[in-house]
Amino acid sequence: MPSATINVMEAAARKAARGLIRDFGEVENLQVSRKGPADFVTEADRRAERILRAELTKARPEFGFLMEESGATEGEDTRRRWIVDPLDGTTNFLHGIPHFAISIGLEEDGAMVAGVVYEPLRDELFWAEKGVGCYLNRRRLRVSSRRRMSDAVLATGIPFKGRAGKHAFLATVETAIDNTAGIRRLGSAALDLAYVAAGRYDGFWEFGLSPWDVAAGIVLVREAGGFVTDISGRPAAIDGASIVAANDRLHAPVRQMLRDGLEESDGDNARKPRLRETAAPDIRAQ
Ligand code: 2AM
Ligand code: CA
Repeated sequence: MPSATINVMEAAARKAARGLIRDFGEVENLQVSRKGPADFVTEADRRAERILRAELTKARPEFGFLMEESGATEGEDTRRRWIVDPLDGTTNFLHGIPHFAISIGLEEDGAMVAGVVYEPLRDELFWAEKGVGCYLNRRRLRVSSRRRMSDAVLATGIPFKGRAGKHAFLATVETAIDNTAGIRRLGSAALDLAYVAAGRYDGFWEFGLSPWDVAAGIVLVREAGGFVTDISGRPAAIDGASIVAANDRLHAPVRQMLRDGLEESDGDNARKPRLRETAAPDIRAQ
């Protein structure tokens, strides 16, 4: 049975999700309008955040907040705060791609102790509480049992315009291409972590995420028996520069593989031309 805390998080997520589902339905209509859906989506995002804040405050008036849109608010209870992303996967939402989620984490004394990631379109509620386990709706979750890197499917996030870390990312993706069964980029870090917890992905890595992207997902992976660290192997922090999550067997090898990729390319400007050299014959051969 989910605890009272999880019930509060679930109820808030479901309430905010109703608005998001409605707004997502509108996005398609707006694609063709001259103004486009960007402002509309920003408003949908803010509306969801307002609902989440109101619901969580109603249930736990003394807790603080760290929210994507409105930032940090200290609560009367300085030991506990909600870390909330009202719409993770904003780019997908904006483009009418049906893959986004609401993410709510609970931090206690600086440690993540509960997480809910709700994917409204499939009605998938991923939730976990420290010491209790990780669930998808009512079903207990466990990370995958794959042990061979060559069988592993890893998720990642690709940096985009205006975001740093392109070269580090390319170095890691190159080694992942050489060693794994496949790489996915679905565009919601919160769901990527939930999918690692569910055993759909064998692992996930990304650079430069924000606390609200990962706060809930970190609890999900740990409670499903997986490991989450930064690329150096330190326990994952919500404000870490990198995150590597994987099942218990593959975490160390995945992390090592990514590190090796980074070290091989370390500050090596020669890698750019090298990539071009290998790309050209491949393209011609097709
Ligand atoms: P968002 O949809 O809430 O913006 C995709 O790689 C992941 O990166 C998503 O979880 C996305 O969250 C997040 N993201 C997008 N822009 C970001 C930024 N500037 N800094 C940190 N994370 C970002
Ligand atoms: Ca996000």
